Amino acid sequence: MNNIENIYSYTASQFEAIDHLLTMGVGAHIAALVFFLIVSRFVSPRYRIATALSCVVMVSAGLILFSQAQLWTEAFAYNASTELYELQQLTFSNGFRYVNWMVTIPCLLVQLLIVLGIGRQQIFKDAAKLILAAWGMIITGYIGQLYEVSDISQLMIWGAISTVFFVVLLYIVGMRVGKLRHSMPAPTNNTIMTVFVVILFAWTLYPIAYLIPYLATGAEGVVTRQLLFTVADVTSKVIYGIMITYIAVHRSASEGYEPAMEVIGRDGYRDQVNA
Ligand code: RET
Repeated sequence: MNNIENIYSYTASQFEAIDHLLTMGVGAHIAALVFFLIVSRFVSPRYRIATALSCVVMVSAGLILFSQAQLWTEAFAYNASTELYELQQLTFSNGFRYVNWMVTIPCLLVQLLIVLGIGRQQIFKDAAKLILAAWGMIITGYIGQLYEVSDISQLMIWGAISTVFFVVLLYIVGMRVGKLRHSMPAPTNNTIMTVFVVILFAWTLYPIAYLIPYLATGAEGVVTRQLLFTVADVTSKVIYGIMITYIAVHRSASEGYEPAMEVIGRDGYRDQVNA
């Protein structure tokens, strides 16, 4: 009973809205998986791990969303006399998401480091710092969300600790992007800034969703939370992944990788490579 989802009943449209949001999330991840599998051959071996990591994220997050959708429809049943969907034996939990982030966030961060063109030695150091900060953020956030029904002050305290890790993580990412974008070929030096803005926007939606029990009550709050999660998921993984692969293809082309040059329209890069 740790999540507020379990303490309300839902009208048919609220219940279906959440079911549709979760199912749409699954669809977006499967579609994107197919896309990443197809385009990975246009990415040179040097950057291909970045696109491969998008595939890992799509499978991992897609499966979690699928099980969230199942859980949602199994946990509630329609009661004809109240005309509401009411909780049955099972309880719904957002906790699975947090566990999933332990895997997906490191993948997302390493993808970024790869397309930034960071050298092999440095990548391990940066990744270690970022992953530790991310895990600190997730574990403390996971503990906090266990209190969202019973004790809002605990939710706030753990949320604040988690935010410290989040700020450290964003600071490290911001420093790397700010420094390395100058060494990236056009137009990827601009795309990488957009990627950073996408991170700032999409990742911030998760703490807002975390705060829903404090910010909003009732079934509407729950619908809002699942909407926030879906927008955040599609932006931070699918759209982000497409942008990362776009950068990877352009970098590959600028380094003379034929399949990438073909897919982009080789002329611009032919000049750069020959220069
Ligand atoms: C928590 C707890 C409250 C404070 C903060 C949080 C941040 C969560 C973030 C999640 C990002 C998730 C991603 C998932 C991709 O699969 C843990 C909600 C700051 C930033 C990008």
